Amino acid sequence: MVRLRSGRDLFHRWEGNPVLALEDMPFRCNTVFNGTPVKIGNEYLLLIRVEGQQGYSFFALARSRDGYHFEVHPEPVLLPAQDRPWNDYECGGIEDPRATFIDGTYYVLYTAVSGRGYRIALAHTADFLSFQRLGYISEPGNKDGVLFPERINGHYVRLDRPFGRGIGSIWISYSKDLLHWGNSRVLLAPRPGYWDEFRVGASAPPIRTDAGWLEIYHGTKMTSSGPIYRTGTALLDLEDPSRVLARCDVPLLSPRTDYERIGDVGNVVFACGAVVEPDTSVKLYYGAADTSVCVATARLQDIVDCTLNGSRPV
Ligand code: BMA
Repeated sequence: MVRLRSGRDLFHRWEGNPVLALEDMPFRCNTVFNGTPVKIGNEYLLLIRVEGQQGYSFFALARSRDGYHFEVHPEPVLLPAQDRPWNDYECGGIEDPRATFIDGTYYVLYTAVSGRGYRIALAHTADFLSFQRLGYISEPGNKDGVLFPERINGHYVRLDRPFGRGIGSIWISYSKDLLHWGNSRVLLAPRPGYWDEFRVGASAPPIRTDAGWLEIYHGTKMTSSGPIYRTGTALLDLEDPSRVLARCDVPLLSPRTDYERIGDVGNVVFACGAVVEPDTSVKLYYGAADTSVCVATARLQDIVDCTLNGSRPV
């Protein structure tokens, strides 16, 4: 069993962090942060959120051979839509992509921002250079959408974060066609008195493990100087993912370094995906302080053990 030493995180930060920062960008922008990874063959692709100097966000693509050293494509790969009907819902930018490979297709959920609120958008792509929008799959007031990587009992399954009465909980929903969703119910709520007492939202698309679907999520605690964003985990039943089997009491990654504490929004680690390597090590990609992209690693079994029984700090 993994024992967390007080003040230590289970995830180990790469010594070369940040992976990407403003000086790595080939075009002028304000910041680069929350990114979603996929590994295709031996190449790592990272679809990253860039905030332009105008103030709204769009997406760029970074490529790597080792998962640590990335080079950014010279042009943005997805801008807020210009054409109807999409432009009505993206005029405030597009944020926080999450990529999932399902049945041979890469799908990307992202947050569409406009004066009407936040909506979850669905697109697909073959190469992460061009994207086809398929639809908005939520009404306003919803974000942090992630898709499970396979259909369960014939249904696509997603997690998201509808914003009822100012309380941000993770919900689960089901669909036959990825466009029409229903049977929604709350899955993980903020826990009073805990590090995730203020809000929670899905971070990474769920990862299949023998112990259940591993969901790496973000949780916040409100303080007198604003929220602190940390990373936690839960395990969901493989056959019925609306059943929570376990939830770690403690975060596995918390803002501690200068690059996580200082930036446009300080005290933020915000993951949008992870890569599980053949040796079962996990590379977690996360935005730090809304100002850079970082990577941290852990063994999948240690994450699962922590979620199941490593929840008491020692
Ligand atoms: C969340 C999202 C993230 C952001 C985080 C911290 O609500 O908007 O994109 O990284 O806040 O600012």
